[in-house]
Amino acid sequence: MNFCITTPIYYINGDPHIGHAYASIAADIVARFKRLDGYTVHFSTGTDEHGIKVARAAEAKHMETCAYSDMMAQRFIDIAKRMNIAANDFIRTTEPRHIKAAQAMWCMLEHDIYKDRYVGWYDARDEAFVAESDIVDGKAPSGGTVEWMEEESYFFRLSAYQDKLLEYYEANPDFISPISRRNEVIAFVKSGLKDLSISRSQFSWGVPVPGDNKHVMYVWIDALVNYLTSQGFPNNDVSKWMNECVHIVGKEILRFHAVYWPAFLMSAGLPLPKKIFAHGWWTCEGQKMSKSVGNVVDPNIVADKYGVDQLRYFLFREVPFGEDGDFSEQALQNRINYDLANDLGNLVQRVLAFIQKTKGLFTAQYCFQPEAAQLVDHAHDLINQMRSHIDEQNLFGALQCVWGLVSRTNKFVNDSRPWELAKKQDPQLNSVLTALCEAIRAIAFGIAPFMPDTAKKIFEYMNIEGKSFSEIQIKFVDQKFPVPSPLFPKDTHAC
Ligand code: ME8
Repeated sequence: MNFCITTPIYYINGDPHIGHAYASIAADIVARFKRLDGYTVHFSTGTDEHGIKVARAAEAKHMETCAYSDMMAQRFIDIAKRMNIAANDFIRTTEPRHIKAAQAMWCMLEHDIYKDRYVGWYDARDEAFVAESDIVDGKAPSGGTVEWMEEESYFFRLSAYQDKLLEYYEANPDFISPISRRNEVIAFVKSGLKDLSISRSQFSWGVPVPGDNKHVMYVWIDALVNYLTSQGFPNNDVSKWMNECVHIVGKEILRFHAVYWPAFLMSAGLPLPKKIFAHGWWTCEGQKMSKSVGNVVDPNIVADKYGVDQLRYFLFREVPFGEDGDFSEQALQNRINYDLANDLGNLVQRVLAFIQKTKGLFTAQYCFQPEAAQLVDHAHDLINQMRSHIDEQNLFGALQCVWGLVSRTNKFVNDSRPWELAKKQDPQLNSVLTALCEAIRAIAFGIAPFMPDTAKKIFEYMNIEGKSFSEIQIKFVDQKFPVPSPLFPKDTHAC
């Protein structure tokens, strides 16, 4: 079973921030879930290094563009590592393998390419051509400043794909998600597609157009091809991964992925991805994050103060994936104190420490009472419940499933009062503690894609490898646990 997932590749004209970390962590959570579920996963991320915006950023720093790219790409590599992103590939668009792939793609599109002149507006911040009718007070709808452009350019016959795209959306209702975004894309395509300028001739920081060195490719053609490069294009048959591929993208770049990208792939006769999922945007304390306001959230700083797993959890528990969210330290602290330290941390700590203390009292002889049996059934069903959410990229729903089991397990501890059973040397203790181990083991697997380091600690306490969901079904046999230490020590998240 194959599964493929991608993040956007990030522009390197600024430092990585919480939004970049967000998209990467989302893809990482899904990739980790799928690996634990027995899939062979290809997960790619990377940096988008060409285009006028990056060239200008290097100039502003008085650096060679290549040296600037190396320096900035490293920051994105570092943040991926810091956020525990277990990608199979980090792709830089300046690598020779990618330049070769982008040029091969261009050649496959040639039957739909013609030369003309682009005369119109361009938004360098978004690297997007903007229609006159969309400009308000000199700004593109996204807020970027537009500049006038007149130059010779190659065009892609996008207009020829309008009906084919609409037919494709109709026949593949899950191709664009969430549904509200799908409707926006369909409305946009129905309003009429114009041919797309796909080369620039006034600067040279890009992939040279095959056969015409005066032009470099429009940065979006170059960037989108990264998904194929990472799958070994043009040497490999990409259908193995493309047919199972989910592109995670921010809502602002959905049009490039859901309109231009499938049109390019159709033109080249290549398979389309399975799905494009557009997620929402984070603001900070109610304001759009921006360098000039000085409120850009640095994931390194948050991770230093609160922990990587804590941040990973917060981002997907605070706001349903797909919707916009607002980042605040107070909200993060609340999640850590209530959901993590109180609900999850205390549960694991008190149960495992108690088992440790009971030593010889707790044996593998048990006969489940109804409540214990129900808890175990719930635990064994957790991954099934989560799977349907993960397959819809509903990461929030998947976490709710885990916390449903956490609450039930906490209630079971309170109701069954194992400490009293131990005092009375009641044989029910075996049933209660065995059921609790089953529940905690399932919870550890449930949180593993979201909080891999925390799950690892629980796996270690319980002598579990933690490599596959199939391990959940191993019935508990009298185990000697090491003394657990708190999963979320209070002092690491003091304000
Ligand atoms: O658009 N909230 O790169 P980019 C949530 N290179 N997510 C955010 C965010 C925020 N405030 N800010 C950024 C590009 N993101 C192109 C992509 S793909 C072939 C080329 C995330 O550096 C979000 O996923 O502007 C967004 O789509 C991505 O970073 C874009 O990053």
